[in-house]
Amino acid sequence: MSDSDLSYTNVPAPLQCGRFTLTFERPRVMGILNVTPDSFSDGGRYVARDDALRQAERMVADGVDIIDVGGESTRPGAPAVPLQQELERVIPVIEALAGTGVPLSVDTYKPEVMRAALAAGADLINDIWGFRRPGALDAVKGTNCGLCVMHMLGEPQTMQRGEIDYHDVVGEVRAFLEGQVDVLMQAGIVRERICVDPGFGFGKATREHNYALLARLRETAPPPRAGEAPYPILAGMSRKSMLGAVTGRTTPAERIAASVAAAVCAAERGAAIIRVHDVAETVDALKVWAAVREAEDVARLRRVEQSSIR
Ligand code: 7PJ
Repeated sequence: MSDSDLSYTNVPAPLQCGRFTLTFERPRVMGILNVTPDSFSDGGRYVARDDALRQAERMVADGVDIIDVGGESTRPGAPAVPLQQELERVIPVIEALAGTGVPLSVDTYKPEVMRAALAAGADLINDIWGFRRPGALDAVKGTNCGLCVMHMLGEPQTMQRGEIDYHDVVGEVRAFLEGQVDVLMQAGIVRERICVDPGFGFGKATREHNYALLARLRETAPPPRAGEAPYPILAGMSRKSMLGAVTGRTTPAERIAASVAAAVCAAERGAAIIRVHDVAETVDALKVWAAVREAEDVARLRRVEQSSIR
C-alpha cells in the first residue's frame, strides 16, 4: 500500500490564526457575514449591528467554524466603499463577536481596516487582493493573524468586463499564489499563517475557468516542500454566477442547492475551508461527505489488515 492510499496524509497543514490553530481533518465552514447595504445576495439585510449579531449567533448554532465579516461588497461592478464607512460597519461587529469563541475573519483589502480589525480581536485577514496593495503586508506582518491569499485578475469594479484570458488557468493561478506566498514569507510571515484561494469568480470566465479550478482544486495551491503538508485551500463559490451558469438560476438566493453541491465537490478535492452563506445546509452536507470518507478509511484499514495476515 502506498501513502496516497491513506487519506489523512493529504490533510492540509494546520492554520495558525490569531487566538486559534485550525486543523483540517475535516473541512471547516466559513460563514459569510455581510454588513454591507449593497451586497449582492442578502444586500441590506444585516446593515444594523444587532442584525449582524443575530445572524452570527445563528451561524454559531448551525455549526460554523469561522465567521467572515465583510463591510464592502466585492461583487463584480460594486462601487468601492469609503474607508470610514467600512470601519463603521466592520469594527463594532468584530468587537461584539470577539467573545463568542469563534475564529473571526475580516474580508478587506484596506490596511487601515486590517489594523483596526486585528486590534478589535480579528483572527484572520481575508484579502481578495492577496496583500498586494500598499500597506497591506505591513498591517499583518507583526501580528499572529492568519492570512488568506486570493487570486484575482483585474479589479472588482471591472474584472468581469474586460478580456479574461488564460493560457492555463490552473497553472497561472498557482504561479500567482506561489509568488505571493513567497513575497509574504520573504517579509517574515511563517507558512503556518497562510492559506490560499483560487478566487472563484474574480476575473474568471464563468464556466470554463471556474470549473477547471474546482475540478483541479488541489493543483491551484503552491506545491508543499517534500515532507510538508499541503497549504490549506479556501474555496468560495457560494451563490456565485458560476452556479447560475449551469443551473439557470439567475437569483443568488435560488442557488443554495447548487452551492451545497459545489461545497461537497470542493471538500472531495481537498478544500480546507469552504466559505458559504448557507451554514446549516453546508454543515449537514459535509457531515454526510465525512461519513462516506470514514467508511472508506475503514474499508482501507480492513484491506491492510487482511494483507498483513496473509
Ligand atoms: C470570496 C471572498 C472568495 C475569499 C468574496 C462573494 C464575493 N474571499 N470574498 N474567497 N468572495 N477568500 O462572496 O460572492 O471567493 S466576496
